[in-house]
Amino acid sequence: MTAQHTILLVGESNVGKTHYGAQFLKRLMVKACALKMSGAPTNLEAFTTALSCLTEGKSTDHTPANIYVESAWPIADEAGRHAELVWPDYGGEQVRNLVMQRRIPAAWRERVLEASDWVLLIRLHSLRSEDDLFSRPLQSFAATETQEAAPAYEPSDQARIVELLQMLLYLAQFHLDRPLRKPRLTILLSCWDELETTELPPNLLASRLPMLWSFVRSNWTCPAVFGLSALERALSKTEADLEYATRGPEEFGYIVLPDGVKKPDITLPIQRLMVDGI
Ligand SMILES: Nc1nc2c(ncn2[C@@H]2O[C@H](COP(=O)(O)OP(=O)(O)OP(=O)(O)O)[C@@H](O)[C@H]2O)c(=O)[nH]1
Ligand SMILES: [Mg+2]
Repeated sequence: MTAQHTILLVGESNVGKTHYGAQFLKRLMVKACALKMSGAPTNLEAFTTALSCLTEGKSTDHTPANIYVESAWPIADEAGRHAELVWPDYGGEQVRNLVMQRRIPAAWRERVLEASDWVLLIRLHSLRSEDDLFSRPLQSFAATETQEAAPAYEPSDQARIVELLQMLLYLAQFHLDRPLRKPRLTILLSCWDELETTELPPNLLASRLPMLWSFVRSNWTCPAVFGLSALERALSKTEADLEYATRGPEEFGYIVLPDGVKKPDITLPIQRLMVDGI
């Protein structure tokens, strides 16, 4: 029997969803990783432009806000387990709108209910770091209070991500009296190369987004945190990276496992989800 793995891939705009999808697909095709393509994939349109840009050593465009497409990839792992991986690509504004408008479109409701695993992409480099009592002297807070027009309230970046997870959990109607085992939660800290850090991914998340980390740890039994660099380095949309073009995009990109080990196999976080079935 072939298991169906529908991934709820959650990430705001510009976190790297499309490039990860394209690099993942390429890895499946060249069959050098823990997961391999074992049949004919369908609905590849979402990734064809990205794939051809990467082959030339260029990066691809932002996905239009109204697009949502799913590709189906028949995959097998080294132990012979088969699954169909349903991998989405969409404009990341949709995710931000879920939180900002506090409304979940019916299509997103279904996706949440159907998903066997949740994968959350976070690009730490583009999140704002918060000012708090530890990073700013108290006087500066006092000064803002006396200002006449208070700036419009906007939740912090990490509050917005917590809010998003709360909404998804509510929608799926899970009982949160005990930490969840299913759906499993995988957090990918994307564009890891930009961070230039030697910290372990879970420790970095805990230190940069402590409120989110504490929320995640109290609601899931074993959340996994990986570093992901789908491209390994920044690419331009217009100027080709010659090394990329010569060696092929599948030679670039890596994963940092929760224990800090770096591997070129970017399929590993998903392969792990196949191990103990659904
Ligand atoms: N340095 C670096 N840049 C990356 C990496 N992955 C993606 N990028 C860049 O990050 C930007 C956003 O990547 P996308 O894959 O388009 O992001 P997205 O989540 O699909 O964004 P939307 O389509 O707007 O939802 C692009 O300019 C990529 O070139 C990476 O691993 N390292
Ligand atoms: Mg995209």
